[in-house]
Amino acid sequence: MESTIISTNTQQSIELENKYGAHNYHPLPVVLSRGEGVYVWDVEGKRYYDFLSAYSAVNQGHCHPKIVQVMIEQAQKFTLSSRAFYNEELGKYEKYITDFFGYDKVLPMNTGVEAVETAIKLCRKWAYEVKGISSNKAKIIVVEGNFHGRTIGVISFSSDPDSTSGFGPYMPGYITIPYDDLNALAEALKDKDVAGFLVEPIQGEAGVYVPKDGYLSAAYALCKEANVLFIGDEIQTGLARTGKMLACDHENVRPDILILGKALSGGTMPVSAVLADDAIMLTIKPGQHGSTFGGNPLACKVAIASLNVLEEEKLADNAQRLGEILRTELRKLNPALIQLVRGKGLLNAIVVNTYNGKDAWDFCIALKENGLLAKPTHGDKIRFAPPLIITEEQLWECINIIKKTVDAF
Ligand code: IF1
Repeated sequence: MESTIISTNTQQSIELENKYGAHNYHPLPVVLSRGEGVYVWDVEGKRYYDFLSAYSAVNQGHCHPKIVQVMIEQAQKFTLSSRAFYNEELGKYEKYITDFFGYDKVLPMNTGVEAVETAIKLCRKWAYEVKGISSNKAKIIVVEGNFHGRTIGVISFSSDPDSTSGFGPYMPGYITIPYDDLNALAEALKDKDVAGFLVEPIQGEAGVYVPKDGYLSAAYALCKEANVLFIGDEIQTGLARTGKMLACDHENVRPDILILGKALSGGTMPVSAVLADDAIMLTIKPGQHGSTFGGNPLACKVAIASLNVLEEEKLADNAQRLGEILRTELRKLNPALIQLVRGKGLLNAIVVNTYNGKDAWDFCIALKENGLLAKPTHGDKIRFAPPLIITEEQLWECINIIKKTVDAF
């Protein structure tokens, strides 16, 4: 960070955040003020390729004109009814999204972690009312290295000490098994109190960890056999990012409970959703769950527009095709620096070695200087996940920036 020349504009914004904001993040020293498509601009007017896409929330590209237009129109008309009353847009959205993904019903929430909490509550309700597990005994199987958000309920089954340390006591009711391990799953499913299996089809936070082919479909089959709900957290992997509308589509798996967030609004506002069929969804009755903002008319219109853009612009196909090119080219880079490349579609990560005393953070700073923004995680991993509207020509420009940066390192 220290090697960069930081101008006053940038410096002032950083100082304000440092002085008045909680220190729960460690951002790259760049202050962004504008976004359009695959690009973002900093306060100095410098343009960058965005290779993070706000953690896959802006799959449709920054400020997609169709999404923003719908948003403006609805914002001028009606933004919030609360669920104390019906609103004109909610039913239309519920029909649209359930048709889109093929489920009986949807439960609308706002942030990703709220949708995960909702899925867990649904699973437990189903466990007691349908499966017949004794009161307060239901367990949910989760995997090591999971990331599902930041609430107390959800960090209770995290295996990352940064997420959990100092935040106890934790919620009981979870069994943790290794990821990508079908034997461990089969073993854990022998417990008759198990109600659900919660999994990311590709682990995001863990560093874009792609399981072996066949893992999801076999895991789903094991769950079916044990009458256990397969709960797919597609908040990050969903919505065209991995080359299919859902990452589970790669193995023709239809989660019993599907969790969506992030790109459901194209990055314009927090919109999340939980989808399930009646046997599960109708176990929650009036007054038993909800949210002030969930299902608001603004979110409903924005979500329809966001899904529509994914389909209309064939973004899954683009992610599939350009992802292949990106990984092929990244694998040609100096292996002394780029240790490993993995991913699916346009959800990718590289693992970098410390080189000449410089690490992944320094590499990201160098990429930034060359006009491409990416963020290191867990010390040595860097996520490469541009907006899915990126063209092949733009992708080659990005590949050249990465090549140039590797060569200079
Ligand atoms: C942050 C990672 C991404 C998620 C999955 C639920 C949520 C997320 C699979 C919660 C959120 C984020 C949040 C973001 C960093 C981040 C992330 F690096 F941690 F893994 F995307 F890559 N399920 N993921 O990935 O959704 O409540 O945040 O809307 O800054 O914490 P949320």
